[in-house]
Amino acid sequence: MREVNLLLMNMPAFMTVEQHILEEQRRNHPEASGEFSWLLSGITLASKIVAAMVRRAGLTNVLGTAGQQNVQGETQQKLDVLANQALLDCLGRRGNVAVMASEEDAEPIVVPRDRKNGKHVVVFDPLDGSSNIDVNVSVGTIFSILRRDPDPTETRDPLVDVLQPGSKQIAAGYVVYGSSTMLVYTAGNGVAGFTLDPAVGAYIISHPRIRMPEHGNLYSVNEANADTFPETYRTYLARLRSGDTGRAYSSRYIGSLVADFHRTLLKGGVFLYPPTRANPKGKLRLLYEANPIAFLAEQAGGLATDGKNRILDVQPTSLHQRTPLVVGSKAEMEFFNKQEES
Ligand code: P6P
Repeated sequence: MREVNLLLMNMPAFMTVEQHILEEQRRNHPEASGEFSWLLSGITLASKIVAAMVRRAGLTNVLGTAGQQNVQGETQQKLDVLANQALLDCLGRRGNVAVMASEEDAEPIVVPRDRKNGKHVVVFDPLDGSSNIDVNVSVGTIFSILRRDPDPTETRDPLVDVLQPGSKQIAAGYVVYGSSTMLVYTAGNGVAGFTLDPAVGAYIISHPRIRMPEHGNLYSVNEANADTFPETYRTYLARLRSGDTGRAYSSRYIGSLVADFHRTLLKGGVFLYPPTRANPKGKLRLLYEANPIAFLAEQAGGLATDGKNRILDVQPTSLHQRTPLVVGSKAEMEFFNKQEES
């Protein structure tokens, strides 16, 4: 067959995320039936729907609040509700997702037809940082995919399928709706990034193998809460600022986890959401924020803890439980951990 020279068509020779997943599956799980790639296509489809809504938010009546609160007691933005519905619809039709859990829903959602044999659980934050949309700041979708033993008797509490430690994730990732829309994911064999080409409507590989730099020169934390951080965090930040690591640091904080982590992943450094007076157990949620972020960080050569324990080792006890999060480059994380141990 005559090779079509894409370069002549002024298109990069490209690999889509779907091709990448299939090749990953062939290479690392030859026994896989392609189910996983079919499942992930549900997430990429939903994210394209969300991207289209986010891109046109100022032109359509989707800005502002939905006039209700979510299970967290937080005011739901209209786009939170729409993004949640997109993920529930796209994943619910994939035929192999038996249980879904969302930041926006109090309890896990069981997909009745797949409950008996479905082998996957998907946990997600449909639109993290959504309060930033009205001021055009990057927001994101975060997802975590877990394996589930089939439940022929259909009697098991779906929460049992969801409350697994982060080390059990088979894949995780996020979509950042920023200056471009990027999907970043890992299936346990490194981290890859794909940029959505609106002209083609496909995620095309742009960051084949993302590695977090061994160290950075940025730290990212909401300094407004600094006076209520535990001593160990205040000391750590003071030592970063005073050059105790031998490096000078700048501070960057967007207030949207996906955007703050994406920068940390690519540029290195450290992101922290410590315990505060308002959130003594931390603000971020373990299952659908810290766990996927920690999986990506470790797969890219970084580290992630709750200030004391490896995030991926924490056994969840409730769906929406919160955790402190310290995530970043090896150098900054080891500096924190050494201080914590002293
Ligand atoms: P603060 C957004 O609401 C979010 O859940 C994360 O995306 C973000 O990292 C954090 O909260 C920001 O919280 O208290 O600094 O505004």
